[in-house]
Amino acid sequence: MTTSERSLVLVKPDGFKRGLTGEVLRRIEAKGYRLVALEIRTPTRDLLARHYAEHEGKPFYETLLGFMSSGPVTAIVIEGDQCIAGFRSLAGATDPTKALPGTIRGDLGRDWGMGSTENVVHGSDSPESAAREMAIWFPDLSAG
Ligand code: IDP
Ligand code: MG
Repeated sequence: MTTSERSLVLVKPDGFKRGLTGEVLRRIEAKGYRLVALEIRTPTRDLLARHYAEHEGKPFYETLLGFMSSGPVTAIVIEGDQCIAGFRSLAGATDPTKALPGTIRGDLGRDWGMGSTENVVHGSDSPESAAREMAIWFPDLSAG
């Protein structure tokens, strides 16, 4: 039985600025996931407040929104068997210092803490989050 699904991936402004979009896409494609949609844009605070609604009020929230709206991101929809959990594995732990070598954050990320929320990529964490996030970033994308 196949459990093909879709996930929303972002190459965050730190990754975009460092020219790492291609490296992230390379890892996604090498894993065998399909690219469904891709767009470069600088997200508004309003869009980010929706995307990060679950984190409102946390100590890093303002830093996170400031960082995420600071420049272009590459927004990507990927598709494949269990790609939501699969991309989270490729991305590695949230804190790039603790993320294992071999993962995107472990190989490519670094500075972290109250002053920095930079960790190269975002990936949806559940089918519900993926549906919600794809509706925010790609409202015209059909479910098929
Ligand atoms: P995730 O991106 O691995 O799913 P979440 O806990 O959903 O991690 O947090 C969303 C984003 O908020 C993280 O990717 C990171 O950019 C930022 N963030 C989360 N926790 C911290 C923290 O303790 N310090 C700084 N930034 C954080
Ligand atoms: Mg998350």
